[in-house]
Amino acid sequence: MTEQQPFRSGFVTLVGRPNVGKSTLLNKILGQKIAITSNKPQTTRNRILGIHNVPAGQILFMDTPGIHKPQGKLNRFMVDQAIAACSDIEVALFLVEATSLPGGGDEYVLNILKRSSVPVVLVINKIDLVKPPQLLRLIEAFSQKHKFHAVVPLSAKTGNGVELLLKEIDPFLSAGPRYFPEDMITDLPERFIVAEMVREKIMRRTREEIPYGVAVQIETFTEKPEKNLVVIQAMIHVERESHKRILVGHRGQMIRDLGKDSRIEIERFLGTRVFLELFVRVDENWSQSDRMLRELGYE
Ligand SMILES: Nc1nc2c(ncn2[C@@H]2O[C@H](COP(=O)(O)OP(=O)(O)OP(=O)(O)O)[C@@H](O)[C@H]2O)c(=O)[nH]1
Ligand SMILES: [Mg+2]
Repeated sequence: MTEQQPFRSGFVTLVGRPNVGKSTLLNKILGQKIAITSNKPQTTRNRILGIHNVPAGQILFMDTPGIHKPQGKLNRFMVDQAIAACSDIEVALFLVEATSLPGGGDEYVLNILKRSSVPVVLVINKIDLVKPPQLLRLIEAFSQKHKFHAVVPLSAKTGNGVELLLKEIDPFLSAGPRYFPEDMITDLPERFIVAEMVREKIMRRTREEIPYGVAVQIETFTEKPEKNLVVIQAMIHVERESHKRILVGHRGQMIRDLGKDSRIEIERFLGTRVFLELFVRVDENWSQSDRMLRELGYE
């Protein structure tokens, strides 16, 4: 009989300033989209757990909201979530962009990591956008800021370098339990991910302050297995009447487009047909109301 290796597991947090590609990287590692992404900063609002099974064991990745100087209660919640995910972990992946030299935003994140005194792997993302000399300059500039356990340049978009990153993480896993069953990819409820998918479509199709004043709540989620169908009604909360007009659009065109984009993605995620109805409601300044924040799951 061959000797059995012990099962190994560990928690790994993805952290960085907004828009550096944390959620894109999580999805790439998992090979499935569970975290929403967009080209606008502050897309992620909650901690998103991704469960990655490897032959040696299980890695629990935590995607976090981009760390920034928060203004307002929603943003405070977001940053608190990210900071809380930086302790009691095996290793932090500090994500930065290959396209910009270290700036104030990166320093701010790095100081938080230094305070929590966890080992840090520097992940330089978006290398598909730069040439090697630029990358070398960046590695040198960041290496002066902290004693990183390792530096891994990669592209979350193409996947180039992701295997190397997993190799760097491996030594941080230690004998431990399988925290979740092998067929689970996240601990988040399907309803949460469905609401996020609707919010992503809104983030991608709207501009200025609108995406930041949107919250999505699933009102009904009815499975009809005999018809291979799920019927979903979702409420989109906005902060102003003018935002509602834009989201509904001329003769309802915008809300129809949002509904179609969302439905296609939700069908792929749930693996069933979906009937999706979207509603828009104005809740003036919901993002400043403790009650509304609690109701929408931001507490
Ligand atoms: N070219 C390129 N773009 C990337 C790469 N990774 C992410 N992006 C893009 O960068 C933008 C931000 O990606 P996200 O994954 O949403 O970034 P994030 O760090 O999760 O952002 P927040 O949730 O706002 O903190 C999106 O437009 C992505 O498509 C990459 O490797 N190469
Ligand atoms: Mg994100």
